[in-house]
Amino acid sequence: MISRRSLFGAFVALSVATTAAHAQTITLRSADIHPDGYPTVGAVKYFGQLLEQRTNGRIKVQVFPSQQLGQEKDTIDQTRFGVIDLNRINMAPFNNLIPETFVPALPFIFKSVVHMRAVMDGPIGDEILKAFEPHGLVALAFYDSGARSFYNSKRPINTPADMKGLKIRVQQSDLFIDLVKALGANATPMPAGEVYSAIQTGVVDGAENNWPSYDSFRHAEVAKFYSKTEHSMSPEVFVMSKISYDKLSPDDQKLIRQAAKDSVGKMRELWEAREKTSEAKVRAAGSQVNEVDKQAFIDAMKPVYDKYVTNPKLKDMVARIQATN
Ligand code: GTR
Repeated sequence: MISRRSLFGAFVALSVATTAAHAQTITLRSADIHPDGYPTVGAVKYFGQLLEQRTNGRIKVQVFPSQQLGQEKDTIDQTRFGVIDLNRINMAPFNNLIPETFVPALPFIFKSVVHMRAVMDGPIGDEILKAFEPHGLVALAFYDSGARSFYNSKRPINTPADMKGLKIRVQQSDLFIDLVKALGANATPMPAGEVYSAIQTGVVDGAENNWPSYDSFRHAEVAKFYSKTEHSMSPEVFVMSKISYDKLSPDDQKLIRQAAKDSVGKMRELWEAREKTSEAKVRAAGSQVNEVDKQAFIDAMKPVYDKYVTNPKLKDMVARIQATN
């Protein structure tokens, strides 16, 4: 952590250069743990292209993929402190910091992708985006992340009983720890970058993720049993450091917000294509995929709602999501 900080001490976020051609060129640095070619990286690059076009090259975005700026939790702090300007990250690592963020990650809260998009594109999504601001972050847009399912190296999971005793890696979020515990498995929180070797060496038996991440992190090589629980649709979020944002003019802030909104459609296009190719790829490589008894999982997750959806504000939000078509 300390060495990473000092490494980034060399970086000055939101670099501003004055050139003959442009009054002031601003380069915004953006973090992603996924590699180049992954849909989230593609969407942020597209956002950068839009900004560059709309400002005649005055604002540029430089994406650092493949965990170059650190694991997700480290990059949250760096973004809040203005060391990183932009960050594409999953909602889960924000769960402990910002209670509103766990609502869309709740097990089975969404009936379908269409339902998830209707909620996240509407006023509830806006409320969740606004909840980042007191924490030094301007949340610009949500990106799709499909549905997360369990996979492991031991056996197919058909009912919650099959989860008993399995060691499952989860994201660094108490909600996900409790979600796995509710199924009788043992939860081990760890950053995404450590999961492949943790499964390979038997530190954990498996994890949970969507098709593109199961494929891209190469977890399919070490955990062949992919069971379609589809228990969480925890979306991705694209955030900006409030420190970096506040340095921009109101007009540039508007351009940033608009370009981020305009990148959502691109993300969805890239995502839908990648979900299909990743699923086909892991199946062809020998992953054993099965459907599960979904209702049994829905019933087993009830204690998670009882524990987390406690205050009136969150209860109301959950009720409004359930009432959205
Ligand atoms: C992926 C997500 C990443 C990260 C990862 C994980 O689906 O895109 O941001 O959260 O899951 O499980 O750590």
